[in-house]
Amino acid sequence: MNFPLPHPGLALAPASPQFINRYNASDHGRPGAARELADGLNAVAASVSPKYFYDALGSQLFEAITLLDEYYPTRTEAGIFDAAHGHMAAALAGAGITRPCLIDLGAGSCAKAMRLIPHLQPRQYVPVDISVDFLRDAAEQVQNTFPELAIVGVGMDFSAALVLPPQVQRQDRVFFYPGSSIGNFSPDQALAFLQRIADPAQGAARGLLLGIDLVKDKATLEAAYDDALGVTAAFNKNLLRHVNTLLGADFDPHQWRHVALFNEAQSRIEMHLEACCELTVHWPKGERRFGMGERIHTESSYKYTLDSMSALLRLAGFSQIKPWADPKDWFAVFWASV
Ligand code: AVJ
Repeated sequence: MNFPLPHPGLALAPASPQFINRYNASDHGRPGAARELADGLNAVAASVSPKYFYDALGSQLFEAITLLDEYYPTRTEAGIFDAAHGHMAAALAGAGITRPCLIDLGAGSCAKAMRLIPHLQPRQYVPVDISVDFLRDAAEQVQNTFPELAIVGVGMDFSAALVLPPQVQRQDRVFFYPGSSIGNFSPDQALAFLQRIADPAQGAARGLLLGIDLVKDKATLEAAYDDALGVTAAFNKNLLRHVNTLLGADFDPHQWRHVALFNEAQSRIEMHLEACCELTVHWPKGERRFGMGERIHTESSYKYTLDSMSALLRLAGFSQIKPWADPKDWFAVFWASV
């Protein structure tokens, strides 16, 4: 972009965050999204991608989840960052990275990066998220807190491809993928995603800071996804409202029940929406009948061990793999360099 200078030679104030939108709410409305949603609903085992949780309300509900007593990942991870940020900065320095370009995948409120920025001293901060308006506000907050920091906000769906706009510095890219968000991918998809981060033609990462949720007892895991206040239930059901908007469907959230369970064989939490009665959902080019008790699979959240994630990172082409965990081994943050 080329802005005419108000007066030639007059110094401009530090730029407010640049923002590049490669995604907007109407993308969801494009035939691609409608087809993806309809295909998922028509499948014998119905499903909707968890990326459709995150409309404006969904993003706020997720923020509320992170404050729940039962939802340990966010605060446990924050504790790991507080305890180990010195070691993390040293790991970057050991890989020859002093002023990283910090690329925050699924940045959301940017709260996690804000705690890390003073320690990692990035030359550029690049928050990336699918929830564009939420991200735009968050990037402004970051700029208010760090007026001198160069910020390039990017609205995009990085689950499909990871090609960043040219405004993003190529040198010393460190990807920040906290919160166990990688758990939404199956292990095969996670491997492919990690390979894209490392790929010189795509993410071109020098390093990666990755937060992952660890396997633990079933009761603790299931409570984290089925809290007493019902916030996670609201988060799950909000997806139906979002699908109504995107697809023009007529889901009635009253008719659906939140289900969360730990599938031990697959090492994943599954969230479903279960029909409370026999019902039919309609949308402009289709409909689907659901029997009572029939489910829509809305999310899988895979849980790893330190060994299984180390192996996956190595397979993806990373080396110098180092995890930090909390004292209970509930959560881990990995450093891995390319
Ligand atoms: C954002 C994918 C990391 O799996 O724990 C929280 C989403 N779903 N409660 C997770 C989520 C229900 C969260 N991730």
